[in-house]
Amino acid sequence: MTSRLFWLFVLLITVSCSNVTTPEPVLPVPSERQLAWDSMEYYAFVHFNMNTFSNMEWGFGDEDPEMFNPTELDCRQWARICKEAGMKGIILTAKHHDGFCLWPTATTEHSVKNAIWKNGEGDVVRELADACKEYGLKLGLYLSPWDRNNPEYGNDKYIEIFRAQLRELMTDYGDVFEVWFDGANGGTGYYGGANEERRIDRKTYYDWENTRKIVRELQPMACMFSDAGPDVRWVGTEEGWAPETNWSPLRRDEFYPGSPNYLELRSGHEDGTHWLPAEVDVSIRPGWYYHPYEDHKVKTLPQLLDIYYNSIGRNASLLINFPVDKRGLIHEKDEEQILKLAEAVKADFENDLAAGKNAEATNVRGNSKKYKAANVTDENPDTYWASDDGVVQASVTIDLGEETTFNRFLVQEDIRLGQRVKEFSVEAYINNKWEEIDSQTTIGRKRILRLPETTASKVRFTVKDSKACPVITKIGIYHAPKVIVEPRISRTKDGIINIEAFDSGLDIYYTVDGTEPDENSIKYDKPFELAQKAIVKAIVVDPNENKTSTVYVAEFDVPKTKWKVVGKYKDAEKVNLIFDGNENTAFTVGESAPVDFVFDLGESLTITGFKYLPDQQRFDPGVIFNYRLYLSADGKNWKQPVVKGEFSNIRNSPVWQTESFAPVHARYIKFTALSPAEENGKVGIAEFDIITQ
Ligand code: FUL
Repeated sequence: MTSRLFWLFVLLITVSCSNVTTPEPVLPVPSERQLAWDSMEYYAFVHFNMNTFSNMEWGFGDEDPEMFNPTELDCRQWARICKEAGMKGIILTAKHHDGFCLWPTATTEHSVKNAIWKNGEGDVVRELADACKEYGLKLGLYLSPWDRNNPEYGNDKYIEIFRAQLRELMTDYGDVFEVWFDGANGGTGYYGGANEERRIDRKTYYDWENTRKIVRELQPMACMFSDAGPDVRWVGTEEGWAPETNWSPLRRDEFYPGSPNYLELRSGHEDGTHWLPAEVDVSIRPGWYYHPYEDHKVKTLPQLLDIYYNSIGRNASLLINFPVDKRGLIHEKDEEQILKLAEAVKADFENDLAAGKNAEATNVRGNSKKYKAANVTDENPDTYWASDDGVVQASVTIDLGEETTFNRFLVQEDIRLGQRVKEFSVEAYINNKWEEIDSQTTIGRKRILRLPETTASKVRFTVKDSKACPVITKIGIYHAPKVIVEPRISRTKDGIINIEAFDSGLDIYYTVDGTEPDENSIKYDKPFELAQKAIVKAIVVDPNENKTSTVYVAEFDVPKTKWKVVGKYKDAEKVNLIFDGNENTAFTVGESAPVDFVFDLGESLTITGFKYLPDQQRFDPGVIFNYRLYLSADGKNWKQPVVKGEFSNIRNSPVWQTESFAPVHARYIKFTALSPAEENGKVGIAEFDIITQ
């Protein structure tokens, strides 16, 4: 090219580029404070307050302030764990529904001022604010609007008290990134001794418009959370997921904290009037507060991974709760699991196989370099690929350069220009042809797809429908390692053994003779019958990575094929849940104890003990405390109980209970529940088993 021609070319390019306009934003768009919040993505909740000491979820408000007495409170431990877990902040329940304030407020005597802890000189909010600063975390505060302690709750005067509390929190503890307003509002309570029910109009009582001004004035960068935001919305479930279709826009004015149409919060609204992104709040245990009986129920790595992908991977932020215990510490078991999650997430996104790879699009805005397809693989969050106005169907093909195996696809819109994409698909170029591997709806700030293991040289991302030209900042492609955790082993009533691994594409090896399993043991390919007493030991092996899980051991006594429950019960069809091999189902009766559970084993056996697993459900479980066990040859003559006693600590720790006795030859069992462990009076059985000689 001659030099004159070259300069003409440069001039043409410059002119054409400068004519290309930036895509118009699609309203609504996030505010600056929402963008700052948005970049945090993952942060912790801490539920620690009077309920920790009263062992409740919703205290009544009549608790003695002296009860608040942590023995080893250490907010630095919380901050260290959250930091190591990759979280960016901590939100603390400064006041929950029972009204106890974790800071020495001037508004009520129901606070740390009157606790035994630190002779009333303590301030948990201060300790956490300091710890967050030290660990480079942001501080958030939960202030319950509902206050079951305050005598003025329900009157105008309470609104002034609530606002004064908000002012104190927004003034005295440095920068706050999020203020959490819960939707639970009004009902029975202590209310200064009135002990009555107080209903309020959730929409008008708090005069939210003016109450929120306090936060805006004192903490302009703090986002306010509630069903109606105004900055961050509840996702409409506390189970730890957002739906696949998740719009950040919401018709915000149709909501208020505690609004009845909260299920709509899950997906947001395609035609939403305000930017109101979803936050997924979920506890690492069944309860929000610490209860010793949930120590064995801390969510496992597979459960936590599901939560991660179903929140952050679906255009939401993730707020995982730690129920800090009576010592004032995050429990060791919670720490262990959250750090496992951090390690797994790090491994999943360690290597972006698309980074720096060549990308071509079917349409590039004004053919301009500024909007080129390769902006999605350049690892620069400020550049994006965009198409021409009116082009709402377009593809980007990423050339991976060679056959590449992957199982995660990540895509992000530049939300500064609004959430736009309504539908998209992902295809892989396999054996010289395109195959669709997933087809989805919304993207938003971040969408991550967990895909089957796929090997391809090229990946094509297609926007099928969009509110306006798509604006995509990033596409990431990853090969997440398999999750190698112990398998689950169960046996049905008919003696059929099932063994399951968490991830696909993994091998399972097992033994039934008590020996340790390895890759030379029996390979599991389908459920099998095991009609005798046996110990099944199994491992999960990743055949490609040479990684092996720890061994899971399941001990089975004689199969229950011939077992029957004898006797008449109200819910008779549920009676077989006692023998179904599923620990999560139970047969529970609400009749006043004693209740006899009588079983016919169908044959005579030499019995040396029994095992009992109580009802595992979180709310209203049936748990037996005092019991007697009788054995009989004919189901008529029962004689003396072979064993009797109590399941000590079963309320706090509802795990398998095992009792042994001298051998007895019998065919019938009568398990008498003498008293319940819970005040609900219910007695129930999730599983029952015997130990034979
Ligand atoms: C709920 C509250 O009622 C729970 O106690 C807990 O604080 C949770 C995060 O929000 O709605």
